[in-house]
Amino acid sequence: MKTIDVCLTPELIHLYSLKDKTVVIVDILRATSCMVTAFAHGADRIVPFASQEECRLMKTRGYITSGERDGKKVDGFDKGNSPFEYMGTEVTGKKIAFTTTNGTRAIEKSKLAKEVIIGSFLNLSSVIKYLLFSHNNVLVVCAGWKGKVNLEDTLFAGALVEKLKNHIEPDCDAPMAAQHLYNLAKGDMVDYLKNSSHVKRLNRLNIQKDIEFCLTPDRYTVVPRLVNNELIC
Ligand code: 3SL
Repeated sequence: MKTIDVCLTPELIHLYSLKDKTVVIVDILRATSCMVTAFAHGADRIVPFASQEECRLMKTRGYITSGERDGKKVDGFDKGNSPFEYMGTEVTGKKIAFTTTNGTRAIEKSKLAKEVIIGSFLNLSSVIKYLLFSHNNVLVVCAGWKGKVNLEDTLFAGALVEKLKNHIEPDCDAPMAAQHLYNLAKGDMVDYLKNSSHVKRLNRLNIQKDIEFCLTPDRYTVVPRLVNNELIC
């Protein structure tokens, strides 16, 4: 049977072998939810950057510059990190350069994997189908917050473990812990997460609607993949 493991924060990624794995990057609030939304609305490609400076330079090459630091749009960039900014004709056919506090760093750190895909609750069932058809073992890399573990990414990892349990077995204890948490939370994830650190942080920015949107399963069917350092669909 194939296996699934969960890296609860990018700080732990050195403990995992990447070269034979399909890595699922997850940053539910909100980077990977934005990326999935952009592709569902016809974005051409997204180039992820860990650094703001490199991302900013892409403007001269015709890219939309997008991203946040500490939840707020980077000064001078075209877009921030709300999924509602990545809908409709604003992104259709567009090339986007993206940098975020944690999500694009997690992608950067996973580049040596056999394959990297983007997961969120918004494309949950499509990610599950993708992993079922792939021959590779799976590693879910949670973006967390500045090196620390967060609940929302762990819940998504747990949802994958739970829904794949008859086909892919947990490789260690982290996937089992994530699965237990998901089963506790799945009845009402918005309520379960109400005291979590990033939900409190985002609430201070007054973006409750982003949280509810990002926790909605299966709005979209796209599965973005990293090919030559660009996300495409
Ligand atoms: O850290 C990230 O990648 C972001 O998704 C964080 S925030 O939700 O925009 O604050």
